[in-house]
Amino acid sequence: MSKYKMISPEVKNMPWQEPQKEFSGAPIWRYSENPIVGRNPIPGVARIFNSAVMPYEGKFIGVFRGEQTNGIPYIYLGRSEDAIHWNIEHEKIAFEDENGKPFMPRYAYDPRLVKVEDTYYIIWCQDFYGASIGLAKTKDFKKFVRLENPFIPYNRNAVLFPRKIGGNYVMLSRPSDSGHTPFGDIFLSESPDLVYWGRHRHLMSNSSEWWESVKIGGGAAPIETSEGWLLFYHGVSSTCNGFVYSIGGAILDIDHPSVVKYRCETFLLTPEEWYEEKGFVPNVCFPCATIHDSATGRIALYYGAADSYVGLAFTTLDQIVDYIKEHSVVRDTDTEIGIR
Ligand code: BMA
Repeated sequence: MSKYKMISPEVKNMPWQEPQKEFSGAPIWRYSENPIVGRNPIPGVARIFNSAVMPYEGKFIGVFRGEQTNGIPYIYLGRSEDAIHWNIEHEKIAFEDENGKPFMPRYAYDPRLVKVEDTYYIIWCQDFYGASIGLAKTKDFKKFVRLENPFIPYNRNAVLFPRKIGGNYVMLSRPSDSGHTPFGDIFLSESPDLVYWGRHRHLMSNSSEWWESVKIGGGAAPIETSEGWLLFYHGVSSTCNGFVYSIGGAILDIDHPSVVKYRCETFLLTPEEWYEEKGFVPNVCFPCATIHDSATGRIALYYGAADSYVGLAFTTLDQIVDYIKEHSVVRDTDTEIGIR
């Protein structure tokens, strides 16, 4: 009997593997056959990483960041029977505007995929006279309609909540600059219609914990639970050899999600396997999606590894929520509503 509850559909066929050894830190364990997407996955694409997947029509669907052989990232659609082995389309997703005209971003990376009511949304980072957030919707994964850019530049790491809160769509994002930003907090914005965004709130800052001392950014779409919104996010630290990206966890108030109830002071996952430590950008674990089953409380976490691969890790709601609560340190900037 689960201690905590997920408020989301059952996904009976979600991928799963029991842990193979004792935990030395957080109760989250990697899939033994990682990485699940390797190098040169499709013609013209050198690496796939930082990608998002979800259940769809009894199987699974995903949006994948494909780094083309010319170095430009784009988004590719993929389908899977088991959410582990992926068939990724060779053509980029063809976005159109609301009048049906082609409307392709110049580049597109770090896509997230979220269903709100009966529509699927892709949220990503793209050029809008500088790095900014792109947004598109689809109902059938055939026609992809790009909406107006929600925010002005510079911004990254946006992800929608999977339902409206207080009648509005809610999006997390990380205002930044145009480069490898040495700062960054997570903010939250609301919209009644996905066109006009406001009621901006500060969610969380980087912290004095070394693993997230440079910047943080939203990761997977928050999971609705009896304890609040469970958020897997990324935290960045700086070393003499560059940035290190780890995965952190927090639980947000269900009705006022800019209020952080619990925030784990330790990372949940940090680069330690070869596919996380070695690659195009070494030492990166970058969470982008979960598949989770409310019947069992199982969670499969999908993350980009070393800007080269897709990794998969598992946990359960009870284990991860207990761990976050037991190791929670919240500061003023977490617990306040986030408006000044
Ligand atoms: C960030 C983003 C991510 C990337 C990370 C590490 O700024 O560009 O896509 O995974 O850097 O290179």
